[in-house]
Amino acid sequence: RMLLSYEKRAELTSNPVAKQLFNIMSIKKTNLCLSVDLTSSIKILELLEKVGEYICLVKTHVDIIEDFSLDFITRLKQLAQRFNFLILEDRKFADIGNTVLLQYQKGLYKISEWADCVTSHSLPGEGILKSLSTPCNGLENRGVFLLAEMSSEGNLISPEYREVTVNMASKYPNIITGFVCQNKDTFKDPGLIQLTPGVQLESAKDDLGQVYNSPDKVILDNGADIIVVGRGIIAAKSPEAQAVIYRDTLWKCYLKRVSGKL
Ligand code: UP6
Repeated sequence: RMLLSYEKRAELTSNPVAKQLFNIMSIKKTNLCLSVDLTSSIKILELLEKVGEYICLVKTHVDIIEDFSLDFITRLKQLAQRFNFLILEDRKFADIGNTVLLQYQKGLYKISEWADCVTSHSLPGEGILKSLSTPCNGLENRGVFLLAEMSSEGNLISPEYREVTVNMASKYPNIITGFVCQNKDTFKDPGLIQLTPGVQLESAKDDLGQVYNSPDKVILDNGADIIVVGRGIIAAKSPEAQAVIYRDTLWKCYLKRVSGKL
């Protein structure tokens, strides 16, 4: 998995969203996912106008937006189409299957209608994947990133939890896009994507338990395929200039990895 190009891996996947992501990364030459953790929908849209061309994926937390509207979603989707990136709603589902199905399809946000992919915990057991793979009125191609590890200090995920999470996912190849995780040996399947948050160039941690690693470490040592950057970009003086720096740095690390000269 570490040495294969995204292009090759696009052919090895069973999930349509993973295939799209591998292809977008190869075409746009970016493995940067921007985490737009802002509470104003206007600010999110303004930011994406500026950085859309540098990212393969945008990660949202829709429940932090104070002026959420379906018009925001329409505009977000337009930007996704214009700049060719996908949308990941980082909902981190963690309830029984029936509740998750309601949270996924109903309420204010109707996530299933616009998110190409979502994140989910494996904690409640397989029912959560059954519900997220239920056919619904939303998008035809949908995916799930399952949390197999977390970036935060003192999190309760054990090696055993990680292993059973990966085994659980193997029963749902059509819906699983990949894992949110921190280590290259979490899974082997080259058709799945390692989505790794906790990356920043400037600092090593925040005051609330987040731990940051460098692009080199997460891509060359730890196997990250798509790298999530939030405050490293959105809190910068010029998010646009910073997005270019992250895009270039992360892509260089990927090229170094697939060249085999580690
Ligand atoms: N995130 C993590 N660690 C995880 C899983 N998810 O940080 O293990 C998410 C957070 C946040 C983003 O919910 O939206 O990734 C990281 O943001 P930051 O770069 O500003 O720390």
